[in-house]
Amino acid sequence: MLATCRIPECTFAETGVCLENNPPDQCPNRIAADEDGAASTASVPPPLSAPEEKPRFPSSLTMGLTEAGELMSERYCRVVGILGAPDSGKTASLASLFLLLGGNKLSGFEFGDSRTLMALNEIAQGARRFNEGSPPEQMTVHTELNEDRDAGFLHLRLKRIADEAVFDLLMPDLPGEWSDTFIDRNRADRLDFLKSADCIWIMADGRQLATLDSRRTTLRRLDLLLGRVAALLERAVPILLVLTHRDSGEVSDEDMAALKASAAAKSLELEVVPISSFRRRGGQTSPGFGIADLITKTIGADPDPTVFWPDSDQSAEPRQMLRFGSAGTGHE
Ligand SMILES: Nc1nc2c(ncn2[C@@H]2O[C@H](COP(=O)(O)OP(=O)(O)OP(=O)(O)O)[C@@H](O)[C@H]2O)c(=O)[nH]1
Ligand SMILES: [Mg+2]
Repeated sequence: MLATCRIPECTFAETGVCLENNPPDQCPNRIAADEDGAASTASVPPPLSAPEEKPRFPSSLTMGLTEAGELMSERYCRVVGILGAPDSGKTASLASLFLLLGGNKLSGFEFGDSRTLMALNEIAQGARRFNEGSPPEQMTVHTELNEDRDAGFLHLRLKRIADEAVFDLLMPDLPGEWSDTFIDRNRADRLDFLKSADCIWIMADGRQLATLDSRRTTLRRLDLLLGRVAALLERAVPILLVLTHRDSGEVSDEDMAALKASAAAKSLELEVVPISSFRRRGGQTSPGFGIADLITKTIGADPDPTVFWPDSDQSAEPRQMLRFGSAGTGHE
């Protein structure tokens, strides 16, 4: 609206009627034509410039493939692939790892950093939802991801206390359905990142392997999963068979030997790691049992750094001299 009158309440611009009943061309309050432009700009404030975009957390809280790639270009990260049927204990193991680190109770390691603290916290909070002081039936929430979504990675930087070495882990919390469709329909498009994984955890509920009814089916599906993984991978990747619910009991050694033999026949190197992410009432092991072992095995033995031009070994020098001497005498 153009300001034509000095009285703010005047509606002459819309109605063409002067509130004070003055003839329009004689009204003392009328703003002259040359004044009009200045008055209108003065009354209409200039549009605000858009505020600068502030950095935000990614909406999913976890890291997408692009963000994970960016981090990997900055520093070496170990990518851990985590597979396993629904309810096998994948999310619980991550919650337990995070809770152990938070309480500085992960034997041999300390928390270094995390770029996905919010997501880890969310998982851990799910794990800590108690009903009036007693643990609920389901301690972690069933993982659900949008059909077309990429694996979202959780990031943890750990410091090994023994030598202060620092390790960055990228671990996706995938829904069990992704493993089911991988086994049943060989749906591997969402699991392509496994090809560049440094280690793969295959999770299984130890209780199902100890129960007569479910034992054979569980073993069969684990074997099928190993077959799918072997076909997908283009190079040797260490596989850890993580048996959860160790607090409820142990799994038969013969079954594990048979699975290992089957994996070896598929050129997979399989190691068994029993864990108990939590402890049921009256359980046999403490909460977090085996998690430190799982991390140690995931990080693996560091390969000896290749020495391009090794220093001569001082301690061996006298022997070299002896050899030199003995070479001359023919006693070597
Ligand atoms: N006592 C005990 N409970 C466990 C253990 N591992 C998992 N659970 C419980 O078992 C249930 C299922 O575990 P989750 O970690 O949610 O299973 P998941 O593999 O992530 O399942 P999806 O997300 O559905 O694929 C939860 O209630 C966990 O708290 C364990 O070692 N000991
Ligand atoms: Mg889950």
